[in-house]
Amino acid sequence: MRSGTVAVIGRANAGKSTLLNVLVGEKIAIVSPKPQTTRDRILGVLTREEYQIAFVDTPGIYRQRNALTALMMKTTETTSKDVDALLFVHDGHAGLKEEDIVLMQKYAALGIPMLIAYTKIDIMPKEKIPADIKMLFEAGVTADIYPVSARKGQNLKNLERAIAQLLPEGEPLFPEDVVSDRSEKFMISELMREKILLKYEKEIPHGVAVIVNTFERHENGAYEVNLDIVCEKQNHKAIIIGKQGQALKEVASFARKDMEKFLGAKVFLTVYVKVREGWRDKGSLMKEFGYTEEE
Ligand SMILES: Nc1nc2c(ncn2[C@@H]2O[C@H](COP(=O)(O)OP(=O)(O)O)[C@@H](O)[C@H]2O)c(=O)[nH]1
Ligand SMILES: [Mg+2]
Repeated sequence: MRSGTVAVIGRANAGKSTLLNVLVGEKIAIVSPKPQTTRDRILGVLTREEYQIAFVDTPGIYRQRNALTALMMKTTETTSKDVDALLFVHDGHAGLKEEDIVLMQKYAALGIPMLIAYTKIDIMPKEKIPADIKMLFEAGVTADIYPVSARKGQNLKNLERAIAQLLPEGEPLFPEDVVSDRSEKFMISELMREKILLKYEKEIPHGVAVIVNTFERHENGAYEVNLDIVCEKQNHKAIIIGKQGQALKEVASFARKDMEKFLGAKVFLTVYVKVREGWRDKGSLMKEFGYTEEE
């Protein structure tokens, strides 16, 4: 049996979390069209008869703008050095730029086996793919490239098998029923954050943290969830709540439906909006909100 860890790396918005979710077969990482959606390192485990792949989703590659993005970048860097293989996700539809090639070379130089998933081929002209692959080859990128679509499920089986081939022989690292290392409570807070990312514009979602204060299952099977949406500014709070609370009502109801789907039970959700000025640059608040460096 082959078994090991694979860091999923690449630029913000490349499609890393989406690919991880489809490969693992369950939603374990939230997804949105905005960068900075993934803040933490999230583990997703795929167990088959002949192999076990433990994917580590990373926040991706960023320019550092505040303490939170700096921590996210650091998480990506340390994760990518401590794994058996790298899966570099490239958004084929966004085009291939010089900086992409530089990044691929940088990770390839770590000396860890690497594959490139060239994704989102469902929304780009097919003719562009061979041209890009040729360009990568000519630039000296030696990693195998798999054109895939996470959304349409194209070529994923081949990618999966190729990843497994990069892993060492050994016993599985996780029991076969483990899919993620994250708790239900973590996923609940992430689902709330995902809906905020989808609903609000610009800096608002990036400045939001979601704190779950109560996560309890009652005897009748229903869950009680109380959470705080913490934002950075008073005017953000007003926008999040909206006229007569309409915006907050919508986003909470949207989140509640997904939480119910995820937990397979009814959810009673209560949401408060709070302001903590500039929390993304305050170490103590970041820590309080669960964003800390790992040992
Ligand atoms: N059309 C298409 N869109 C995709 C695909 N994979 C991801 N996306 C979209 O790309 C955006 C960013 O995806 P996400 O997984 O959050 O990217 P990440 O930042 O790299 O984790 C989301 O809007 C996804 O729905 C794909 O294969 N095809
Ligand atoms: Mg992500």
